[in-house]
Amino acid sequence: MSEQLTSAEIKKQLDSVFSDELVECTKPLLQNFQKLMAYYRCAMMEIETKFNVLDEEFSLALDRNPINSIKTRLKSVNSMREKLKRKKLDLTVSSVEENLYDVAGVRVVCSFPDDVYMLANALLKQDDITLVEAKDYIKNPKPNGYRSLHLIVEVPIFLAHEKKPMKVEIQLRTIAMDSWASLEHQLRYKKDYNFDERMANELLRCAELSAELDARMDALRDIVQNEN
Ligand code: 0O2
Repeated sequence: MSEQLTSAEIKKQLDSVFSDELVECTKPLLQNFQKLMAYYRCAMMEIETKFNVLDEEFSLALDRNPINSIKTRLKSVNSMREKLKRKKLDLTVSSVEENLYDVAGVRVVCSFPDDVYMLANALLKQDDITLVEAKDYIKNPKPNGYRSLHLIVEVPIFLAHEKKPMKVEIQLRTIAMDSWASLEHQLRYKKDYNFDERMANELLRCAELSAELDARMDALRDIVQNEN
């Protein structure tokens, strides 16, 4: 979730997926696509700013920053195409906007598990944010051990002549959850590598250890906070 796609990079990706002739005769389509991606970038900026504001405010009350880092990313053209194909949906610009809820992604890495819910609740209370979908993989981890809170929200972007609601996928997780997910992603995610049972169990064990680390650090934070 680190790269920020510019219009030039999007064009480069499209050029590599489709032939020059096709890109030439589909220029209006390309322009529509670039416009949509620009809107998604604006929506990510809105969400990132909202979290930065919350971090600033909570840091005054808590005397520490609940947010460790924020990363934004636009889904790659290839990933969008693969997802639409997998779901047997139209490969069109309007289909991307209607059917893909994770084109714009914001990942918020928090210090402690409680911070995840505190920030999520504070964001969802804002009157310009609409919750579209929530998946709590912290309370209900995936069978492989993956933990994170996923929210799909709609946020308005204010353009020169219109206000446009845009969908953004937000992943909130702790540092421990993020380390596990990043390492697991490197080892397996999206690769055709199938772990055997022993290795899958080992990954799950690592996820359980990271959950234990979170719980212990949360307990320490409680003690420190209550003593102040
Ligand atoms: P990217 O952008 O490269 O990260 P749905 O969108 O509901 O049709 P999907 O896409 O499976 O179904 O949604 P889900 O389960 O909410 O997961 C979406 C994203 O969560 C993934 O994005 C990952 O970033 C992350 N994720 C989910 N499961 C795992 C996991 O087991 N391990 C790791 N490391 N990350 C996970 P993408 O689609 O992979 O794309």
